[in-house]
Amino acid sequence: MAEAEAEAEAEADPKEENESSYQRYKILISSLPKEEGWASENYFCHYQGFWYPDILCPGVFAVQDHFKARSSDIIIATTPKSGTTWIKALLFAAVNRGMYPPTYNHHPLLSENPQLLVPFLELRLYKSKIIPDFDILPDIETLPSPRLFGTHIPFTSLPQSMIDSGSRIVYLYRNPKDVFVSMWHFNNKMRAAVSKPPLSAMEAFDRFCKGVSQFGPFWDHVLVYWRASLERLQQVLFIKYEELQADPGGVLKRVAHFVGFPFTSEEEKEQGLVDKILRLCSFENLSSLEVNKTGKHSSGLGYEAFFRKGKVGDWANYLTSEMIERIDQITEEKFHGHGLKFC
Ligand code: PAP
Repeated sequence: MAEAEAEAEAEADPKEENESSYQRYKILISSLPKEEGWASENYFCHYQGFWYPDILCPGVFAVQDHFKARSSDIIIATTPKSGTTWIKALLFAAVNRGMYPPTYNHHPLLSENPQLLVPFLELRLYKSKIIPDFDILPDIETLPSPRLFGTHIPFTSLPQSMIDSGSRIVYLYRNPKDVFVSMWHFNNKMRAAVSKPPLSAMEAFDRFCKGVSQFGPFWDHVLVYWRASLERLQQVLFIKYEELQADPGGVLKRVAHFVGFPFTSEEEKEQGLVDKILRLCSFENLSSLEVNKTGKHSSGLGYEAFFRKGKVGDWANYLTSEMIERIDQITEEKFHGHGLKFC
């Protein structure tokens, strides 16, 4: 960079920069294809092959433009409603077990929701940089390593520095039928909070199947991470919600090892740390905590909305045989030949 340019950059007023980025992002958003949204957003925008709620677009663009990854960063990536809250809690507890043993009376997970402890890059962090006075948040450049972040951004749209730095990415996947049911319930809670009438299951299902859902199409999101996990074994770990339910200890150990915090045999067998972390992060425990019963998410929605049932196979209580046939067929068509196995 030329000296004069570097000087000008050093002197740039961050408020002005934010404002000019925001104006640029607004123009970009207005140029994107749109579809009706599911909840409090005005609409979804089609960007780089995926559907984003318009209100999250500036955050996504800002992450792409500004995020500087460190090799020690740990990124938790998911499609919405795949068990994000759970994996965030587990990784936070595992990575910080030295500072906060899982039985510590003042463990952060006892007084904060996991979504806040492991913030979404595009939702909580970068959004604040471009919407003045949105929130007062830590400067992420000064956060100590390892930094833990969440994202719903598809692998193909992640900032290049995240790929180049070698940050570890843990991707949690869940079967599409349970994702749909969870998403439908969650969005209707969001709609109620802004006095919108509920979306019928059929209407929501049709949109989900057409790929028009938050960060959808769901199947494409899973596929880009699946391919990345095959091509970048050291960088992307692909795990399933259903596996986590069936063998939580085994999956937790695998994830902890992958992100560079393996459990020693003493920690596991003598101190029982794996079991203690699982208990701390269990649906029953987290959902019974005061913070998660009465606390509120940045969107204004109560944290209780993130703890519905936490079960595998609840779709059987909601989907008709026609719906099952349609979604299974899409899954088969989309995943056929990719070696992805489902429960
Ligand atoms: P997000 O992707 O929108 O950030 P996410 O945590 O994936 O949120 O959505 C909540 C889902 O995870 C809920 O699924 P359900 O609607 O099928 O019940 C919620 O119950 C589930 N969940 C949250 N915490 C846990 C947990 N500790 N164990 C198991 N499932 C959990």
